[in-house]
Amino acid sequence: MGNAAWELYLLEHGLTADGHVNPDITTDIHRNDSYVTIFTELGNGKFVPRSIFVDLDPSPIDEIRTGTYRHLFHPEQLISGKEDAANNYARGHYTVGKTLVRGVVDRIRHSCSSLQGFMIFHAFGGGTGSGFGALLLEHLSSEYGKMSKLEFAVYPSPRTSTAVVEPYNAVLSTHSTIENSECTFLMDNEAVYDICKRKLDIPRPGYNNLNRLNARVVSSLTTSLRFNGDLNIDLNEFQTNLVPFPRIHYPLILYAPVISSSCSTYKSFKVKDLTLQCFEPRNQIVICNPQTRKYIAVALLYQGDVMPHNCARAITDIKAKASFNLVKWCPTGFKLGINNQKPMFVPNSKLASINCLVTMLSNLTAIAEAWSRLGHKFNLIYSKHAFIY
Ligand SMILES: Nc1nc2c(ncn2[C@@H]2O[C@H](COP(=O)(O)OP(=O)(O)OP(=O)(O)O)[C@@H](O)[C@H]2O)c(=O)[nH]1
Ligand SMILES: [Mg+2]
Repeated sequence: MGNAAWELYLLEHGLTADGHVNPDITTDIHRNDSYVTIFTELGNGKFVPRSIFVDLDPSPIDEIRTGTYRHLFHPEQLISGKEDAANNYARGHYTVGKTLVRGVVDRIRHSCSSLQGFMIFHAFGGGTGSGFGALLLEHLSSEYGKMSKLEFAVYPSPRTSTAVVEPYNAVLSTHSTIENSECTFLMDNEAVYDICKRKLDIPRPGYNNLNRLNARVVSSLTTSLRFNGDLNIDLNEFQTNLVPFPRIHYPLILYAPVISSSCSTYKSFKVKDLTLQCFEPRNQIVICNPQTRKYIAVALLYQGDVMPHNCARAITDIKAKASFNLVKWCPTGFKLGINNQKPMFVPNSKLASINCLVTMLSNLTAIAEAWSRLGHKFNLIYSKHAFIY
């Protein structure tokens, strides 16, 4: 997922795989100064991502050390242990993970300047992502207090993984992170898999496909942090607008349009149509049914070639719909973000290149269904005391 995200970021900021200005791309990284949120500029014309990769298992990090982006990262940004957590939350949190966490926290402290917050990417299903992820969040909370921590968590799906204990890990991880993360975006592998299959005509989507789509979604969420704009929303605003109570912090992501490169020329990209697509359950990144539920708060982030008055009109139309149920007690309601930076797409990938898109974040009561599903699976295996030591 990290590789897919940096692949896209480099393209958007006009950089090569080793972090130098790419003469073939017309984007000028210095055109605005917001790139410093994710890149540190070294004196020799090189840009280094402000990110750290950690795994208890050395092999995924070795893949980066020897892969396309091996010259992009400083070796100290890539941290790995000697053995993985073997799908076991306890190993990730207490035993194997404990040996690595201090080094990681030190590294984070050395890397931070002008700190606005953290984005943490991990999967709930494995032992490292769940156990070590929770441990790291605990440390960040105690060192940095209530500094914004946005979590992007891969929600387990039986279709893309084989470990039966994933519900254990996911539930344990959520319990210990609920107090330590200010806002968590779930990325349901099942939902992303379905979107890839249905909309991109990929018969059996692989992690590569899921990751590219996830990267596209994350990129559009972070555009306002990385590029200047008139109606930009920053990291803290996400949280202020979407999270009325600290623990109710699981906004649902919807992204539109997802269009396969083979049929992009036949589609319309009117702001109104894009906005309507945000209310179709099939475009959700987590499977749940919003129809019978209520919206607590909504943020619509438009990117590319859009006019503010069209966005405002689309929102008015949505509010007028009888099926749209916004709770009465939340004062923030709708938040609008617009950034005119043209969206970029990885060449020769299945996603078509288009000139505008929208990402909707909605704090929606229906997200509870995702937790009930996990809870149900947890109970099924726990009732048999399976894999309990
Ligand atoms: N979207 C996406 N999901 C992934 C990817 N790799 C693994 N997963 C999912 O993540 C979960 C497994 O987590 P991993 O990250 O592989 O495990 P880990 O955190 O390294 O934990 P251990 O290997 O047990 O130490 C499963 O639900 C997988 O389906 C990926 O590249 N993309
Ligand atoms: Mg692993």
